Amino acid sequence: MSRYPYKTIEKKWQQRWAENGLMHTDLSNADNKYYCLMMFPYPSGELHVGHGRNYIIGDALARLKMMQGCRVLAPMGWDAFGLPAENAALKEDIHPAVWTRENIKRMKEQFYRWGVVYDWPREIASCEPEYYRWTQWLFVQLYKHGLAYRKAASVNWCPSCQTVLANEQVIAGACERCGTEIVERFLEQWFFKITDFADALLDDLDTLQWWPERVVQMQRNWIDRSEGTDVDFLVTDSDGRLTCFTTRPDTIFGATFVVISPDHPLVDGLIGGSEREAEVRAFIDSERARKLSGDARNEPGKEGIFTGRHALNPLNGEEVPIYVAPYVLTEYGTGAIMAVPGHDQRDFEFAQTYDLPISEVIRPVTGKSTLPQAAYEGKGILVNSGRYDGMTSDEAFDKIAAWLEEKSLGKRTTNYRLRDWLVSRQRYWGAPIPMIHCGACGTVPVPERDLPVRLPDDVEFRPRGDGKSPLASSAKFLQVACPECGGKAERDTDTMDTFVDSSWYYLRYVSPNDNERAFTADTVGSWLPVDQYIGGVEHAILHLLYARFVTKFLHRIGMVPFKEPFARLFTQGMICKNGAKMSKSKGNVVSPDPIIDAFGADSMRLYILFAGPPERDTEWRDDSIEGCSRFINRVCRLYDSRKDFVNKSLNIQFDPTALEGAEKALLRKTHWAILKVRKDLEDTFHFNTAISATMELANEMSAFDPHARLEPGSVGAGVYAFAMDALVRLLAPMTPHVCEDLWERMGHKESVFRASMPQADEALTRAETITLVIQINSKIRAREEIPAGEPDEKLREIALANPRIQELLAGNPPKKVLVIQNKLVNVIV
Ligand code: ANZ
Ligand code: ZN
Repeated sequence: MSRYPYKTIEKKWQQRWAENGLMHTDLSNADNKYYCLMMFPYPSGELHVGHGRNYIIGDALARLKMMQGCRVLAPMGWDAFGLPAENAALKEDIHPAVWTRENIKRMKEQFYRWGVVYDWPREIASCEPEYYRWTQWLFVQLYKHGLAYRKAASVNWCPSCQTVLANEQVIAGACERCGTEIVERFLEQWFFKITDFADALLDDLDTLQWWPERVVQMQRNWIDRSEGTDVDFLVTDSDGRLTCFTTRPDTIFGATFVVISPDHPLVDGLIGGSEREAEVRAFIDSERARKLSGDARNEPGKEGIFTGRHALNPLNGEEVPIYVAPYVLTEYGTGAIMAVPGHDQRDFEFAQTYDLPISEVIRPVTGKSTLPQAAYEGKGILVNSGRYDGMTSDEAFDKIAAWLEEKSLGKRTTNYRLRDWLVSRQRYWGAPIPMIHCGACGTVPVPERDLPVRLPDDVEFRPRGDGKSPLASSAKFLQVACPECGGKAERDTDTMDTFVDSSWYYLRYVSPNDNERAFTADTVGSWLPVDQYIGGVEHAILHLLYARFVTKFLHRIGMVPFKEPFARLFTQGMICKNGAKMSKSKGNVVSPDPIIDAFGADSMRLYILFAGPPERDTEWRDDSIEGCSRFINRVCRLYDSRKDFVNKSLNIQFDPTALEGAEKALLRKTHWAILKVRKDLEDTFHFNTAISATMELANEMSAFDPHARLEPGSVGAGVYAFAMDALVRLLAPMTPHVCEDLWERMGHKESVFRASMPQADEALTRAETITLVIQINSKIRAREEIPAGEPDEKLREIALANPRIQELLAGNPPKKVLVIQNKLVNVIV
């Protein structure tokens, strides 16, 4: 089989696009703007085909939008600070900056070879002072608005590596690198007060209709708002009170004991001087040791100990014992709970172990209670609850909360699982925290005119071993005059979490060279929010939450006119090899280079876009790439074999309604394909089915019987040329090099990406299409527009490939598939 000369073609167009600045966009006009953003990568070195999916989808989308008449902004940059650079640098003995810049260079070359084109003059790298100057500026703004503060917090410390580790580097309580059990250390840390925005972050999720439901749900769970009440239990024989947070005040008559966390500040007061003091203290100490020893970190034990003290249940006046147990977390609610063993399973198990009374106070409205085998955790009707008997849980919640408030024994409260964001890192390769500690003035921000605080490149960047940042070793860095009193002061030596760098980068792209401010507000106002954000679902929580937080902050201080940074989000599925996520550490990566050498970048792109619905995981198959390559060769032949007359026939006018036979069929197929591609790519980016449609069109073109009619200038030639023109434009976003080349050979001077997508004449397709109704178990689940007259086998295939049906089947094979010709498919499961 003869192959089209992809090597020369690809090289030629990559060069041409770079020279002509295909994706370089003037932002002075924002009419019809389309900001297409791919999550900027960590410059880890080589990209494999798994990474390719993200960038190739994004590139195809940007090209498509251009052809749909949008002004497209498609920038790219580098999330370039972080631990891997430091680790690699330690191993290979080169400076992290050098390592990072080399990787950036290599990855840019890869993008270039894939035909993935960006607005490179807008490139940013978070490790460059021109960028991190503004990350530091953001820190100072947060500080000035009371949203950055310092407090002592525990960090993960590896006694063997003598360094602080990020949470992600702690695997089952041990150091990722040396396997030593990590311990907890208390250090002064900087935090951002993201909890101030908890409600806004939660409530505005409702406005994100174009985000995957899964991601919205993950954010919701992460913030996790609970409405409840604080209830005071008065400690007997003292004037102290224990405040407990509960989401179920309706169960309060069933509270038969109280439990506080081992770190609760009142523990000392409760047990001090009592006969049980030594025993309780021993328990608390052993708990603490266990917590530090790794294993128990995530799963606190179920043990507990009686303190010897009691408290009064405020509703029924009964005396209940106070226990200490680690299943009550220090950091959540008030660190103390009223235990209701009848209706909370953890309390139930605890009561069984320590032989504490279990009483039923909620009875289900319908169905049976799980008591006495297990706690009944649902809502219901109150029993054994005095004058609240007979009320529903919701009614009783309100009445009891009101009563507690009236008696000053409690109040309604809201709790969140979301914690403030710990941003200090005791590591070298990050943006220095722009704060100064002065003996006389306290903590003082670096004045904005003195930013950036440069990361010194002549310090020993190895961790020091004492929990301090390597920056503390540089006297030149450390010593500074206090900006307020001019006296001797010291710089903060920590660097920022790299998630701070990526929390605002999408704003910087619109004015990457602005030396006066972090971003040009006007341009940001007209070009943002980002229209389409594309990235991996692994960022569903942290990165997206932090970016939303920073946007909300900037909105609050009047710097951006929008509350949400990303209007639409698309999370692509992973490419797997042998069932596992492709990754260097698993040794199952497929390198794109040999594939490009053997088949060309367009074939690789087509393969990646064709490999199943883009939101779902898919398995890499070496053999399918050949099919993709064959298809492209076929498209070339469709042109080459008839090029003499295609070029001469492109502008032939004909009356579409007067066509018959093969000509009529080809014209219909062309319009059908145009319509199908547009619909498949709108909203859902189903490149796979769009490509199928172009394949069908190509089939029809091959079968088009030319003989008699294919005189240059004839109607038949005109129809064929029209189909060829459409095929090239439809495929251009997916396989840009070969299409750009065909386009040029068809006589066009301007890039195909400056041309428009072909328009379908719906009337012409309608006659030849039917609406296929697809049912599951005789219930209508989907409809699909398809060409009329397809055989049953094809209808069956179409029905099973329908995305909605696939979603509902969730991988379950159908029992039977009934087909009613030209109308309906019923999938029986
Ligand atoms: C009494 C009760 C009765 C509760 C009942 C539940 C069911 P969410 O929804 O996650 O906010 N709780 C409160 N603070 C706690 C802490 N620091 N550590 C562990 N558990 C804590 O959970 C709130 C519920 O979790 C609270 O409501 C409390 O138990 C427990 F039938 O109070 B509940
Ligand atoms: Zn001072």
